Amino acid sequence: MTFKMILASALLLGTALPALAAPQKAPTAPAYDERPAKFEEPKDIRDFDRRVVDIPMRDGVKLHTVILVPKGAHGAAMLLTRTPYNAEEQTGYGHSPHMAARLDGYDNAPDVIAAGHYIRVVQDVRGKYGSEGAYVMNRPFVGSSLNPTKVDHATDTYDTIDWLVKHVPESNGRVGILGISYDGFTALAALVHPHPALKVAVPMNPMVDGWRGDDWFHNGAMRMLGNDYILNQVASRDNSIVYEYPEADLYTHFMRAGSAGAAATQHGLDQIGFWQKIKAHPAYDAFWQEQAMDRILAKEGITVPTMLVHSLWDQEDIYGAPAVWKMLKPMDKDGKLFLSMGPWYHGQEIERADTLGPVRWDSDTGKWWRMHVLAPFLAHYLYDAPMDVPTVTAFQSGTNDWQKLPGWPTAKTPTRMYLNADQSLGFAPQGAGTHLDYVSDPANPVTYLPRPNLKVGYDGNPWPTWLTSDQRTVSGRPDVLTFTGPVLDKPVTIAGTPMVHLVAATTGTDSDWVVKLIDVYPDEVPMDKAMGGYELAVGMDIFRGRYRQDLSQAKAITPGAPLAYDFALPPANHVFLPGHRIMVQVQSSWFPLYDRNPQTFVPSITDARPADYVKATQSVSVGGAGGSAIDLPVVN
Ligand code: PG9
Repeated sequence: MTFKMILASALLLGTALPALAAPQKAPTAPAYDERPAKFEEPKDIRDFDRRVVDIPMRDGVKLHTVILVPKGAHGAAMLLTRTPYNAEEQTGYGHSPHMAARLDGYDNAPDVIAAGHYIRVVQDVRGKYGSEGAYVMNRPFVGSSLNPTKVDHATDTYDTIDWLVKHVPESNGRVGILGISYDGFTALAALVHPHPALKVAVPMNPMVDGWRGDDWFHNGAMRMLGNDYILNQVASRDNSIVYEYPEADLYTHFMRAGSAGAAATQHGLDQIGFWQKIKAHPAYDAFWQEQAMDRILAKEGITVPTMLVHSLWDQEDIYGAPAVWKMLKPMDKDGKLFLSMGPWYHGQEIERADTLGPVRWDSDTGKWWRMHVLAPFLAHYLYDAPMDVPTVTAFQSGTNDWQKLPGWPTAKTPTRMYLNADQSLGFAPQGAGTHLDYVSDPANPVTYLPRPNLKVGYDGNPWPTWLTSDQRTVSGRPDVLTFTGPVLDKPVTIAGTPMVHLVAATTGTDSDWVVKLIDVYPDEVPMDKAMGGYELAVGMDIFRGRYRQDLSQAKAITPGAPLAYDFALPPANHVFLPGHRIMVQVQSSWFPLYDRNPQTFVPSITDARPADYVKATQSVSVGGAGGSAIDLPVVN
């Protein structure tokens, strides 16, 4: 009955109004909710104990950390990974109650971590997923002009390790850090003023230098296929904001947009701090130099035993690990730095790895490496187990054998291989100098893979294995210059970094140069039909011509002048077998992985306008002693 109804009936009946009670708060209805206030995870069915802690850092920010302790563990070492990719997910694969199955995914090697009875610790870096704080891509270090705060990945790792050794009673007080790619970068960052309990580090495929040859640029050419990653990673804490491609074929997407900058603007990237920095720093200026991990670590030296892990066909971070090795090994007087190089795509060392694309390695190289290198290396430094791991463990493609090496590179003096006027290759210069021409047309760029060009992905996507894709798909194009050596009657073994010495002119005022070193298989390969005549790249890269004289300063190219372009290809440890041929290809675009060079010198290629994109005639100097060549690291 409402108050109005009571009043009406009182007037009607002539009765006194009931005394009005003070307005009462409606009784709280029992919650219509079937969820428990806090779900107690079932402990008995698990072979591990799961602890989730928000560990306080020195600035008060708490970092979300998942710790899996094997049941019955005592005196166990801890293996830490620091990630922007969701610690809960990385420790919860399959939602299994078995620790090994739960670690069966990215960044974990369950056959090493769970089988080795390690305590597994995975932490969200600041600003991502469960962790508090601000997010900055590959957060630069305290003390550099790029970080105005007092915290970075080194301090966060230090504070985390300090907490772990005091709060995990089952541990033996020793910590190892490992991780792939971004998490390889955080593993490297742990080596800057390391905590004394950090006993070993395994940075796998680490991102080291985003400009020279890892995720964002290669020698100044922008890797546009990484721009969706930037949006996804930075726009939200939980990666819920996604770059929405309207087209399935990214060739169409980036051609329609015109420039990388135009595509980015359409998709909201201009709001992203890191994208603004990328746009502001197209050259290799202090912004990139100050955060290059090899340079940073060179100031520190290596005080913690470290195994750098490199994938020879790494489609994301092919520059990083070898660069750190090159910079730091000469300083490593007491033998703390180790190197592993396997025939893998980015991160494949923790997966099945008996093939890479169509190429067969005759054994599971990932498993071999984990069992013979990773497991004993960790056990040695975390449990004092004996080990027989050499300074360098390298897979030699061609022979498909693992090698135990005292150092790297094996080749000491390079052997020059010349590009000849008849489009052959040889170890002696041939004939008089001349040039071979092709027209590079930005309206019809050479693709890095045949179309449709899908977005970067790992589920049945061609991305992870693209570096092994058959180069026959482009070698017939008129804008791809192909040089082929004779059928080999004896093996040619290379072990080191091939160096490109391209001499070329362009009618444009800017230009890109892509050079590929290729192993051409015999016309037919018995028992491996797919490889008959296959053109397998053993090293390829791109160089943006405007940085020819100075990586930190763009300069227009003088049209028509034959100029030298010197740059390194990624390291190779390969045998060109008898019956095979060596091939070199030269081209001027690699779209849409790399943005198109407009071939007109403009201040910002990212924001080039449609009218800036022009055809150019490219003239590659060949023949004679001054012609184009590649210095091959031939092992004699
Ligand atoms: N290659 C990825 C990445 C590393 C660092 C920065 C941005 C991207 C990765 O796989 O983590």
